[in-house]
Amino acid sequence: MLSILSESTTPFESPLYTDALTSNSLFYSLPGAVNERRFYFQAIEVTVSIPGIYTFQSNSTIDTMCYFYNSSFDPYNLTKNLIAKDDESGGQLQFRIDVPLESELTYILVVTTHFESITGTYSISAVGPAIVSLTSITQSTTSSTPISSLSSFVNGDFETGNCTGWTIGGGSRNNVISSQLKPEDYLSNGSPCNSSITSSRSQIVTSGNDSNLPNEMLNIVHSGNYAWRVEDYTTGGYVSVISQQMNNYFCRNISFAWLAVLENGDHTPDQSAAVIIELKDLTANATALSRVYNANRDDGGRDDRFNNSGNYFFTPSWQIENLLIANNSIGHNFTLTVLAADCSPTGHRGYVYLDSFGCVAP
Ligand SMILES: [Ca+2]
Ligand SMILES: [Ca+2]
Ligand SMILES: [Ca+2]
Ligand SMILES: [Ca+2]
Repeated sequence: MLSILSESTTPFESPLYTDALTSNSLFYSLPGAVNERRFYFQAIEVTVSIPGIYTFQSNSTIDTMCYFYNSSFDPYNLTKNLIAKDDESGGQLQFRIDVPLESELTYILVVTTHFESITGTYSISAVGPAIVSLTSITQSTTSSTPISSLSSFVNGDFETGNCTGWTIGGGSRNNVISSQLKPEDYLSNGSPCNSSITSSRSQIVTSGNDSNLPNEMLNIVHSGNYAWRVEDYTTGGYVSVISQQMNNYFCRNISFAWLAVLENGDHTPDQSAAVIIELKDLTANATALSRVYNANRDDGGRDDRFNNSGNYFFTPSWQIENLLIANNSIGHNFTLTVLAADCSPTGHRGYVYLDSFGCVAP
């Protein structure tokens, strides 16, 4: 007997999505414009449980426009991943689009305006074979939670009590000089990355003092009950790394907190215990923040964030990083990576605590 696939004859009407474009909304500018012309927008994540043709229509007193994207949206490259766009098909200056959607994929509906500098409320109706999930990934008037990214921070505060959401790595330093320490080398499979070092040297830490500098440093948890320690308290010539990537980042800020310990082994900079903290804008292939330190015997390996006690250089208090994301980096992919390494002759230690990675300054 033939099985017959038929689409539901009664389309579902999803609950109206209601929101507003305000002067605090993100905006894009037209390239080449002499004066900055602000077109406010909101990016809304769209997912469906049943594939099929879906219809989206706006209702507003302002002249709305819609850009509809597959998987990601770059406000500085409006045509990339664009599936559909519309201005007036819904009548009365309202957009209306019909788009075929798959159930396993993520789409982004961008609401903006035909003319610059326009703000106002709007609603979107969605009709199709099933209910549509519409979630704003940019600042929304209907949600008090700061929403930041398609792949939002996962366990950025380590409050799951483990490193869920993060990628960790580690290996032997094995005569690698400080200037050639590359975090990515220790995150990929294969030499020098070593899974037993990855799993044993770094760990979650709970509230308390540093074991080498119990009186000199603040609590090794910045907030909540947990933080992560990259590399261990002991010597041995090891390197450990932790990293997290966020795709399509739409928040104005990225923040995190770190605390470092580097033991002076009376070595050259290239042999000394080292720390690398990097925030990269992968989309622009640019480094948004870079802090590179080592425990060499002379000045120059650290900055004034560090104090000195006996053989140790250390940050006495949590270092708060709070980066403002430039408007032309909104929507990009970012990676935070932290590396800590013992000295290459193996007799001196280096480690870093990390906590409070998020879109709000801790
Ligand atoms: Ca319109
Ligand atoms: Ca129009
Ligand atoms: Ca925490
Ligand atoms: Ca170590």
